[in-house]
Amino acid sequence: MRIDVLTIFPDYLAPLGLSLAGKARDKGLIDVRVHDLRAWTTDRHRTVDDTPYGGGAGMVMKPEPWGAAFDELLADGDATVVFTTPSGRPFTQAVARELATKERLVFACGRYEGIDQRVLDEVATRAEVREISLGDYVLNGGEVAALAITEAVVRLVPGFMGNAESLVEESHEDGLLEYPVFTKPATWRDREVPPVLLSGDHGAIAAWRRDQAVRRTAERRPDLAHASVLLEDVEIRPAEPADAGELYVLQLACWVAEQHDNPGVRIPALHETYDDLRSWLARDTVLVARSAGRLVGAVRASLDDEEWEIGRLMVAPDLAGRGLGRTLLERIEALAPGGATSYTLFTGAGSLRNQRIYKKAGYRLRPGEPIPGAVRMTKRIGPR
Ligand code: 6GU
Repeated sequence: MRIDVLTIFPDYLAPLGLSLAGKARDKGLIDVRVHDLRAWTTDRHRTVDDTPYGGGAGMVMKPEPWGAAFDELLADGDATVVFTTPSGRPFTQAVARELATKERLVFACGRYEGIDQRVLDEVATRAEVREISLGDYVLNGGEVAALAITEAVVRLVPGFMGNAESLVEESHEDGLLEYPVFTKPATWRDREVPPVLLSGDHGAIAAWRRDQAVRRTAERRPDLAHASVLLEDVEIRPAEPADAGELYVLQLACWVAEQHDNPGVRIPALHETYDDLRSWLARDTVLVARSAGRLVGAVRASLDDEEWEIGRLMVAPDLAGRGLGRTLLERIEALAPGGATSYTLFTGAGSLRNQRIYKKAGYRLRPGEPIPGAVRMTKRIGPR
């Protein structure tokens, strides 16, 4: 892969000669060339910017030096041109994977308020153009972004990494954040490595790691779709006060069926007022699921002593049986605070389908009838 970088600060790109990209260069996998944009200026002051038409703050990068630079760099054949800009599309692992398949990348690092738009429009007539941002914050220029993108891309170029598996297991490759890792010694400053990792039980280790990854993802990045979401296009996120109305309607729809399976039982979900719902919505941890904008599921939980008490697990009746309830359960379990030692939930004594689902998810019936007509089921929270 050949990589060209156009910048007014070529020294900024010096790290490309080091570490990861440097290794790929030594192996002959990539050929990196950094160019000073001012080499394509023609005036005595080597000017690259000017005031914006229409007024406003800051300076805009002039089109002429860019045009001349692209004339030269794009003459060698097909290339993908990456303009690094905070107004670009977000850079993700998926974008890195795609860029890693290209023969030739040209990075154009903008400074000031940006590059004259005609440069991008004109380059797009003779090359594939991508406008890419690192994230929702502003850097002084696109150089650091070009470095970051190059590092993420180069390590995906076939032949670069010795161990393909270590690529697959990383954060973001499977849509989940990575699980926590440990190495020797087994005890350090009175802190133990989680015992399961010393057990030699590969199945248990894999299950623990998966659970940790799901837990981290739910806590830190609720915006990332959980890989185990079986329904397509369902988005699960923390509930907001504005969800109350639809949630109230969905709850009634779901528990009417429960009433049918548990005749004579007083079901709280069918008797509470809209204000009751709004008060627990504000107090508890609540997740809602939406599909194409429609509220299709929800679940709530709150900590009672050491028990993470899960309730109001609901799925729109027309979408039952597709794994959404299971996913909501997994997601709310992952949000249990550190002090919790078990999960608890209640369901109707006559709701055999619910009980079967919870049993499959690892819950066991607890003896005694705490609420007439209901059963209590619990599951211990494993080491984490
Ligand atoms: Cl690519 N450029 C600049 N200047 N700021 C950024 C960025 C890029 N990505 C995030 N912030």
